[in-house]
Amino acid sequence: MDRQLDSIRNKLEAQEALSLEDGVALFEHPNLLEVAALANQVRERLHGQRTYFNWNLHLNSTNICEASCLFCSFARLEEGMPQAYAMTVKQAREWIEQRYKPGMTEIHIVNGLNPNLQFEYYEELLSMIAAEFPALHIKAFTAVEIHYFSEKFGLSYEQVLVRLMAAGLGSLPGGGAEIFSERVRRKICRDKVDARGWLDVHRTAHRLGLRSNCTMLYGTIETAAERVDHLMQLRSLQDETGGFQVFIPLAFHADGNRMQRVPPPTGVDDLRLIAVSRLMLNNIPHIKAYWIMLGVKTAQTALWFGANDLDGTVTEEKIYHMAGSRTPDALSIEDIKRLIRAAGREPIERDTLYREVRSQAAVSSEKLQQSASSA
Ligand code: V47
Repeated sequence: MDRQLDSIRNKLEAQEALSLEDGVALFEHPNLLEVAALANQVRERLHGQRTYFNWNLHLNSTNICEASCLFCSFARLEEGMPQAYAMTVKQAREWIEQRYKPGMTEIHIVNGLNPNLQFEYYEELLSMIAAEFPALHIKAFTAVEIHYFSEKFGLSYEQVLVRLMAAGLGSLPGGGAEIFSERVRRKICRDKVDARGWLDVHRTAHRLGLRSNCTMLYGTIETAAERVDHLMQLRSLQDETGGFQVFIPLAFHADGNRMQRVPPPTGVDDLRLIAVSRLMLNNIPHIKAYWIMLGVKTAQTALWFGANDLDGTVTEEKIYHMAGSRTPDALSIEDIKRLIRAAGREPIERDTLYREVRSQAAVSSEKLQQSASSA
């Protein structure tokens, strides 16, 4: 084991990509802190103490969904089922208006695959947001949704993306990747786009100049080798396009879905996933510890296991809360900064594209200082 860790250490020093065997060895290594120390070195080489977060809002404008993923607690299959909903564009505008605050920089939109909505609905939703809330970057629709639009409306991935970009789409979120292994997909999400389709949507998006995020759902029935293979497929698309910004490991949550018997990942699994992702994905700049999904305390601890991003304030979250997450609905900017500082790291507010955002308060106090010194 230790010889393997030495060889991994040498590869990391030479900034070489790790192999499938290396990844499996990292998952199986008995000493989590040794793995964490390696991941932390990479994190600090890339980002020093810098730790990113953003001020965002999550919208799920419909939970009606044709797919029947076993792990999902959010989707309601048909209109009329208890709690099934689809907001009109007007209702979505009112929903955002009630939550929007000046200074927010992003809206994240993920929906069910709703058979009753036309393509124009999605275009109008984005155009409305772009017109009414121009300060918000629109990160919307997973590759699974883009693939669904393409099949349902007879458009290529490129045609779907070009029309959504014209309506205001700014980037793609990373959801829906689940785990690329065909064996696992057949069991947990059989009617969803396959790995090749998911990757192809992101490849097309990157070619059109969009940035995107990527994810992996872990803790269901996958093996360590299947996890590493997933990470390597993401790494190889990144070698080709360079369009991924951040990787977000997503821990399986078991409440309210058909996989309740599967024991969810433990704290050690969560931290190891962050560390191994940082080590395998040498070409993806950021690793996100999504506090909603990990829990605030684990996410904060993950900042020493390879993560350098906590996601955002979020404001209102449904997918994980319906699956049993006990995290708060939102954190304030001050809460997030406090967590990062208490971890001994430096908080940096970013926009969706990882550009630093200088808060209005900081800008006004700089202006005051400048005018005082020139007086
Ligand atoms: O696609 C659904 C996963 C994803 C469960 O891009 C579940 O910045 C665990 O992708 N247990 C949606 N996972 C969330 C997502 C996301 C979140 C935050 C930031 C970004 C980003 C993306 O959540 C789904 C699916 O993979 N999911 N149900 C569950 N029970």
